[in-house]
Amino acid sequence: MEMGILGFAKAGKTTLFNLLTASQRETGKFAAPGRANVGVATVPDPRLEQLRELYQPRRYTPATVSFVDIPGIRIGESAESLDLTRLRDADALMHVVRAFEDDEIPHPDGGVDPARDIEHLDLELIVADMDLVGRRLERLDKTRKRGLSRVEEFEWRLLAETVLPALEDETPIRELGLDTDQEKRLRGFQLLSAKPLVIVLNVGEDRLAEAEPAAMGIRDGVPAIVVSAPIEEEISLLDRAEQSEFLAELGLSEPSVDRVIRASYEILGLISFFTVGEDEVRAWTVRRGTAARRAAGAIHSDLERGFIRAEVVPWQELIESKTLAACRQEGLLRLEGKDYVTQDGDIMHIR
Ligand SMILES: Nc1nc2c(ncn2[C@@H]2O[C@H](COP(=O)(O)OP(=O)(O)OP(=O)(O)O)[C@@H](O)[C@H]2O)c(=O)[nH]1
Ligand SMILES: [Mg+2]
Repeated sequence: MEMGILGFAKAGKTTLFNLLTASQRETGKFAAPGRANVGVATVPDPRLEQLRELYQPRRYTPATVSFVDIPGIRIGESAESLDLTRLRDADALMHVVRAFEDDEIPHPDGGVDPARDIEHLDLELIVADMDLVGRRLERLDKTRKRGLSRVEEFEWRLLAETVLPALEDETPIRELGLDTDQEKRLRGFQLLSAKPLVIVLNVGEDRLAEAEPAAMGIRDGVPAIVVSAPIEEEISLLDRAEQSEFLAELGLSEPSVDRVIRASYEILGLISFFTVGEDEVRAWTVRRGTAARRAAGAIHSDLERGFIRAEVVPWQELIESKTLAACRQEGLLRLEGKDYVTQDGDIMHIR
C-alpha cells in the first residue's frame, strides 16, 4: 500500500518526505519532472513499544507504510502532467499545502494562500479524471452503435450518468458513495479524485499552535494535519528525552510527523495485528476487515494454507496479564476460526 504525496511547487513536499522516511533527498531546487522519490516510513505505535518492554525481544519490527513524492504540479497542467501518472498507482493521496511565509522561497502562484491551493488541487484532480473519463466514454460511444456487452453497458451508464456529471459539478468521486460493483468497475481507471485524501498544512514555525484548518475550505471527510517542517526537523535531531521536553514546550504530545504517518496508515484502511515472543515482537499490516485466515497469510502463505485456528487476545489484556500463558489460564485467550475478522491491536498466535 502506497501513499502519494502531491501539491504545488515549493510547498515542502520533499522536506516532509525526508522527515517521514528518514531520507535525504534534495530539497529547494525545482525538482526535475518525471523524477519521483520513493521511501518507507515506520509506523510509530506505543502499543507495540509496550509489548517490546514486556518481552525484550531480540528483534523488534514495527509496521511500515510507503510514500512516493512527486515534483510539484503546475496549475492547469494536471491532465498532461506526466508526474500525475505516477500517482495513479498510489492507494491514497496526501496534499501538502504551503502555509509558511518565506520571502526567499517565492510561491509559484503569487502569494501564500492555503485555501486557494486546496481548492485548486481538488480541481486539478477532477480535471485529470474528467479527461480520462471523457476519452473512455468517447470510445464506448463508438462501440455503442454496434451494441455494448452487459458489462460495457453498466460501465457506460456509470460513467455517463453518475461519474461525469459529478466531475462536471466539481465533486470528487470519493464523495459519491458508490457501491462495491461500481467501485470495482472504476478501479482499473485509477481515478485520482476517487482516492482517499489527507491534507497536510505546512505552516511557519511561529504559527504551529494557531493554524486553523477548519477555515480553509477543506472538503467534508478529508482529515487535515498541521505540521511545521523546520520544527519537525529539529525534533528529529534530538534524543528521546530532549524530544519530549521540546514537544511539551510546543504543547504537542508527539511529533506531528508521527500523526501524519498514522493518518496515512488509517486512510489507507490498514490495521495492525501483533505477534509476540522472545525472538521477535512484530506488527503485521492487513486491510481493515481481513479474516483471520487471510491475515495469517500476511505472515506466511503456509500459515494461510494450513490455517486451523488462531489464538487471539487484545494487546491490553496481554500487557495486564504479562504472559500468554497467564492469559490462557484466565480464559482471556480466545480460539478463533478462519472467518474471524482481525481487529486492530489483536495479538495473534496462528495454529
Ligand atoms: N521557512 C520555511 N521553509 C520551508 C518549510 N518547508 C520547506 N521549506 C523550504 O522550502 C523549500 C522547498 O521545499 P521542498 O521540500 O523542496 O518543496 P517541494 O514541495 O518538494 O518542491 P517541488 O518538489 O519543487 O515541488 C526548501 O528550501 C525547504 O527548505 C517551512 O515550513 N518553512
Ligand atoms: Mg520536491
